[in-house]
Amino acid sequence: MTHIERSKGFTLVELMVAMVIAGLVAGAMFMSYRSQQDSYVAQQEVSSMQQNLRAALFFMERDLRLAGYDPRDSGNFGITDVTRRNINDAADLNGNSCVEMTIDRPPEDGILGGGDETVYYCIYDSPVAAPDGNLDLARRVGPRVGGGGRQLLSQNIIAMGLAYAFDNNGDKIPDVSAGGNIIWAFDSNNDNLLDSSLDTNDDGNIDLLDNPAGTALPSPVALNRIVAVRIWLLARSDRQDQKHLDNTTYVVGNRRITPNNGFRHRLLTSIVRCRNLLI
Ligand SMILES: [Ca+2]
Ligand SMILES: [Ca+2]
Ligand SMILES: [Ca+2]
Ligand SMILES: [Ca+2]
Repeated sequence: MTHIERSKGFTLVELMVAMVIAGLVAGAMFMSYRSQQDSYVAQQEVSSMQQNLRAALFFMERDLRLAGYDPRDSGNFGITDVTRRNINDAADLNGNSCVEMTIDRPPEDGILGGGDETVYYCIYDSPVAAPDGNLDLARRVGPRVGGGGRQLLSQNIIAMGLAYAFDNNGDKIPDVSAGGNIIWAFDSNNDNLLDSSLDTNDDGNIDLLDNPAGTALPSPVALNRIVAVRIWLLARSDRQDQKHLDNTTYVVGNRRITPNNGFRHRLLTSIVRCRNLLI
């Protein structure tokens, strides 16, 4: 008889057990949702960084391939400025690599025009009128003085490194080191002449094993000997992730950058052969 009455409802203990189980399930679901949401946000950040890098590289490669285009053989076109500059576009040994090049565009008169025949890339902080502390990549068309201003090309590109292969002995082949590796040179003292190699241990790689000060070349090399450009672009995510710490040291040309913060970073490198320079 008594067992019939018992089946009519739940006891307090049963209810409490059920509630605890339901709570655990809900908690697990929430945690799983949170972790999926976090990884979704991280993926979004990474893919947006990669888009910024790809866009930047697309334009840089296109312009550098045309650098020095000079169908009339006037000798008036080439890579014209490799000095490092700060975000205000002033010469600065601690700044980023920058590059200015000239191209003889139609009507291809052999004369450097004031318009779109000069192209320049540098790191700055857009918008210039109200910098937000997130560095960006700028492209400027026209000469530095009296030309167009720096235009935003790609957001959240925080560092750019550039190095140059050259043919100084005129054999139409990029000059190599004692170890037989192509010499990737930079301008260590901002006099607009290449003077040092980045691969200081001459193993064919430019990485943390090399001395960022570079190894001096036997003699400085003029920019009209350049045949190829090596590019490093370091992108940063838009937002910091509190659970993330990026303490990687990135090699960006002659600079070593260790963020030590919650932003995510991606480093992209590329080599562009300048079709119109020497070889
Ligand atoms: Ca022209
Ligand atoms: Ca900015
Ligand atoms: Ca120099
Ligand atoms: Ca090396």
